Amino acid sequence: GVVTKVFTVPGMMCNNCKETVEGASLGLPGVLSAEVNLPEKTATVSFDPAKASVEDITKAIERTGFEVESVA
Ligand code: 9UX
Repeated sequence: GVVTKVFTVPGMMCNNCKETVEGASLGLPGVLSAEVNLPEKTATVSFDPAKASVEDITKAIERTGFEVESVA
């Protein structure tokens, strides 16, 4: 199956931030899609839970310098 989670990343301000966070997520094995909504400060990520986890994705985003505030 595929899991979709919404990561709240308040520091995302511009299109470069969007590309960075989407790219960090999409770079992980098992991540199928990643879409940032800048006004909402969210990244919606779909992934195969056999290959990737919320923790993996959070760490990948945070390695780029952003803080993940919450995941729902
Ligand atoms: Mo533009 Mo996004 O400086 O941090 S890359 S706001």
